[in-house]
Amino acid sequence: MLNDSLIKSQLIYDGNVYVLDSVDSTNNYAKENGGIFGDIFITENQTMGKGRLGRSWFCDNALAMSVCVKPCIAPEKNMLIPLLAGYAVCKVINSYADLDCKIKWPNDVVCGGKKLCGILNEGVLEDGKIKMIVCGIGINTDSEYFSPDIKDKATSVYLQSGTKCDKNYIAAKVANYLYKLCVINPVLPHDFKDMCVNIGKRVTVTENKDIYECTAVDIDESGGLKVKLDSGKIKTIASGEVSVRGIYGYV
Ligand code: BT5
Repeated sequence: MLNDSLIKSQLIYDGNVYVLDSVDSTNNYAKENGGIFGDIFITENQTMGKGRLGRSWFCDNALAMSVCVKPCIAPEKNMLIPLLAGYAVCKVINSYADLDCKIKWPNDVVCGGKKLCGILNEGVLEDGKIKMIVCGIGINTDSEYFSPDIKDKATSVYLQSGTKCDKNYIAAKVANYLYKLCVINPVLPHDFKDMCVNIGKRVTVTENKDIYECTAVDIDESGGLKVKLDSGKIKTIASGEVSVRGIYGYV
């Protein structure tokens, strides 16, 4: 069971922790109520979780948390935040449950070819400037069942490892990692690319109405995905959908 003082006692920084019995979306709640860097809004019972582009996020026996991140990175590098959050989740879950989670650019954590965590970054504006970024992290910790539309592409820590999760510990560890990565040294860690499933793979990119295949070759310092087109030209993708062969059943 989530416990705010237990999470707070494990934080390496002075952040507030708000455990919510039930909430529509921790991101919505954090945008309304968050203030201080590192404030954490967290629940096991998120009823209308959001993904990107109006998609929904399913939460059952899982962790939904939103961490308030003060703009600590130049705005053009905001894309780094979901990547750093994904990296934090991989590091924590891999060591906790002895798994091999990887990051799938730009906002997923995958394990065994399926999605174990999704990340949604949202900015809160004041006078046209970003006042705060809410980094929403949904981790399928103990989930055993998923809705029919996602059951073939979703997985959980429990399904992959048989390990039941200490959600308080995992939440605190992820927030601590995010703090170190975003405040102390906001760059991609040296082993980031090794943990990114896109690199070196054939991918299908969907940008607006354009769909094309190419090879993912690198992540740039702003978090953009560098791809090599079949013409040999290198291009950087800043947003869009990127499918990777072998992940989520894509062959
Ligand atoms: C994401 O969007 O992956 C971002 C998910 C962010 C969720 C967190 S939970 C805490 C915070 N509060 C919120 O309201 N949101 C954040 P996207 O890349 O658009 O992926 C969404 C797609 O993933 C859906 O359309 C489904 O296909 C799939 N999906 C939904 N729930 C899932 C789950 N629990 N596990 C794996 N895949 C899921």
